[in-house]
Amino acid sequence: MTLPRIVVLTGAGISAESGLQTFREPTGAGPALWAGHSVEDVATASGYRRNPGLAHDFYRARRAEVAAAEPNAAHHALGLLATEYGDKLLLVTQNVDDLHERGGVAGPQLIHMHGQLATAICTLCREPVTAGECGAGCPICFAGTLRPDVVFFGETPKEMPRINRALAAADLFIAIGTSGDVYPAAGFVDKAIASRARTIELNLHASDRFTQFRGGPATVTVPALVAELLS
Ligand code: BJW
Repeated sequence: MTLPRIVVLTGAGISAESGLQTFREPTGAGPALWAGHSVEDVATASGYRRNPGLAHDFYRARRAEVAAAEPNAAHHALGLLATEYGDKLLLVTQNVDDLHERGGVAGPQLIHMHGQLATAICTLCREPVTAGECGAGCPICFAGTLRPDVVFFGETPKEMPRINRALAAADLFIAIGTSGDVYPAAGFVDKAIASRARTIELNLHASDRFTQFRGGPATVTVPALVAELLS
């Protein structure tokens, strides 16, 4: 049997049941992530330049929350799917946590398009540095400063050419726990439809932009869909 080529896009909703807050709506995990923080201050390139210390504190606190969180049934189900599908599966996450890695998806099957908390990046040479302390000098070029390795508004998301190639070749596109408010990720469903892929949205609320919607918490809907794909 030939396996379909699958692109999965995940957003903050997949990690909500691991206790991590989403960005735009309060969940059982607590108030929305930016409550109390101005988006312009912590998530835009100009805001970062204006007040890097605020962003460093914000991302240091997020790193501590992620370290205390565990992958949930949805992350583990995608780990199983990745094992079975090999290079037929590309998982693109907008999340900066490492719960997909800890759920069993890593290496070339996983793209963190909005960066990750685990690394810092040099403002000058752009080299990622593991566990670098944000605000410190770059240990590679000795000229730049380390900043959070995340993609702020107005910056280019990571690995877009590879994501676009995968979308153009996809037979199935699945979006899990993302509001569809932030581009270019919000436009992936249209690219997949243009490539004649089947599109499935897993979320608490339907956006009506996909050919199929499955409502409910990710820890229920994702294992069920993965079981279907593996049967
Ligand atoms: C559950 C659940 C459960 C809850 N089970 N589900 C005007 C028009 C169009 C575009 C633009 C425009 N003006 C500017 C732009 C571009 C801009 C943009 O999109 N702005 C919008 C605000 C309009 N985009 C950019 O600037 C991007 N760069 C760019 O476009 O460069 C140009 C370029 C494009 C292509 C190629 C080359 C160049 C950069 C965007 C960077 C976003 N960065 C952030 C912060 C990252 C660091 C961090 O994490 O702190 O990324 S913002 C934030 O939003 C974060 C997220 O990854 C992203 C998406 O949020 P997500 O994941 O969808 O979370 P929520 O909270 O919105 O939704 C959660 C969902 O889960 C909800 O639907 C719930 O229902 C659901 N849910 N519990 C299942 N248990």
